[in-house]
Amino acid sequence: MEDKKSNLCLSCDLSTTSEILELADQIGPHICLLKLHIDIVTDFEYSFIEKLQHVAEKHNFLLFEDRKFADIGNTVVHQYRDGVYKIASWAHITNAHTLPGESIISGLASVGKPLDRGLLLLAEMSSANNLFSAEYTSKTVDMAYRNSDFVFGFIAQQHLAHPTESKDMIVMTPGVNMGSSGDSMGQVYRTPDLVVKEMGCDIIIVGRGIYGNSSASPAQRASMFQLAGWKSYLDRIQP
Ligand code: S5P
Repeated sequence: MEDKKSNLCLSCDLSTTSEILELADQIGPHICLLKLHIDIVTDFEYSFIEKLQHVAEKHNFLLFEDRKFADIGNTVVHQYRDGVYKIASWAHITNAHTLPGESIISGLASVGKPLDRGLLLLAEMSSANNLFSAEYTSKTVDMAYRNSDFVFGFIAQQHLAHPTESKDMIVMTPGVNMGSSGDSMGQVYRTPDLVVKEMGCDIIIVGRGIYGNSSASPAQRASMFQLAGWKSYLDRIQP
């Protein structure tokens, strides 16, 4: 983030490997992180991962698989390590729901920690009328701090502090756009300024705001989000 002056994560929800590689290369200079849903890729082959890693190294960004694990410990071990995608072998970061209880974290940690991976917990979501309650969020924060050798932050809509721990965790925030308040399927958008400066989030996760319909190119849009996100971040930490 510091090297690139960017707190922008691209949510690259495209369905072919060529589209993903092309967009990643175009907007690579503007992002610190690229988030994928690898299971929506229609022509996946493991060689794609090597190509993506090459682009990530060229532009100095990390890879985040938005897998939202939500099963018992033993099952998530296999989902994270095995199968077609072998997520743990390439995704620096992944995320999990805490609904199944803390054993989901120990299951994922048994695979991810030896590989130096990190986990985000879903503490809140951007979608309208979701079922996340204040109690669920605060229990998720507790779980994160109890497992801070592997969990380093949250997917959330605001800064989340622990009542007694002074160390901070990172907050990555989806549902960010400029000039749109949502989509027809429940997504709710807020601006970079609102989420970073007012709500205390650290990283903005932007998908269709960058590659959706617009007269500007994805690189121009990404540059706009990079500048807006970073300015809001500096405004907050150095008022
Ligand atoms: O609360 C959430 C959590 C996530 S990870 N709301 C979200 O929208 N997401 C993800 O962020 C979602 O799965 C999608 O990949 C991305 C938002 O995409 P956009 O096109 O609406 O910016």
